[in-house]
Amino acid sequence: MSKAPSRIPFSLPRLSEEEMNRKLDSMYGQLSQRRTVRSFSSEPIPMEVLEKAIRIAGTAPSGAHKQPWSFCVVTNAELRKRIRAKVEEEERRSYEERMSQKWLEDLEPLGTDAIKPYIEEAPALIVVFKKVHEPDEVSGARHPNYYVSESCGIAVGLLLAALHEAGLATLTHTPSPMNFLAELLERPSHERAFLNIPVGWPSSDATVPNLSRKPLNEILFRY
Ligand code: IYR
Repeated sequence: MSKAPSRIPFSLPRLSEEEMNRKLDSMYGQLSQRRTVRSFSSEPIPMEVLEKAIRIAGTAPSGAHKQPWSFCVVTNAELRKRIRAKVEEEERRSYEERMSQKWLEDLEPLGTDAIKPYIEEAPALIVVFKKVHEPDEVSGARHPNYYVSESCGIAVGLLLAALHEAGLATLTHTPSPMNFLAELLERPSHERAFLNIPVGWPSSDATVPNLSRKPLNEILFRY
């Protein structure tokens, strides 16, 4: 049986071209300052700020509006210590055995290795899980979700922008494999770890690699 569509009116404010340009120049000025940071101050950050950033992430569009994401905020120091130990165990194997020579060369400018102090130093981790399906609460049957990675990717983009807007630094960390995160956080079996995002203020001695971004003419194609 199909659900009766319920619809509500929708409109957006019509901005002048000048206003559109002004707003987007300002947004670019702000977002182009975002950098992935690997050295954090351990000063705690307000939970309310994280909640508000996650509320923004939750506005993302998703396949069939299934909102197939969970955001787990980990501030507990003991848990972060356990996560770090597992992360480093997997990363050591990745750097020593799983990653190709070319991959290691490509990472050289970033200066990454298997040692991940930021998992413990950052005051919070936001571990994002994707819900590969939804269990039916009554029967336990599986209801499908759609475009789960795309949906979660968009939500994480909004999350990173929101945290940056609040002056907080982030790192999109993808240990591989990362199923240990679901185990350590005791997530239900229909959730798979998608990204681990340390969040905090950069440490006072933080540095980032001197990278540049592709100019518009390398990423925009007009037809
Ligand atoms: N997950 C590893 C390796 C790594 C892979 C890519 I692709 C990066 O852009 C950065 C790191 C690590 O976190 O070190």
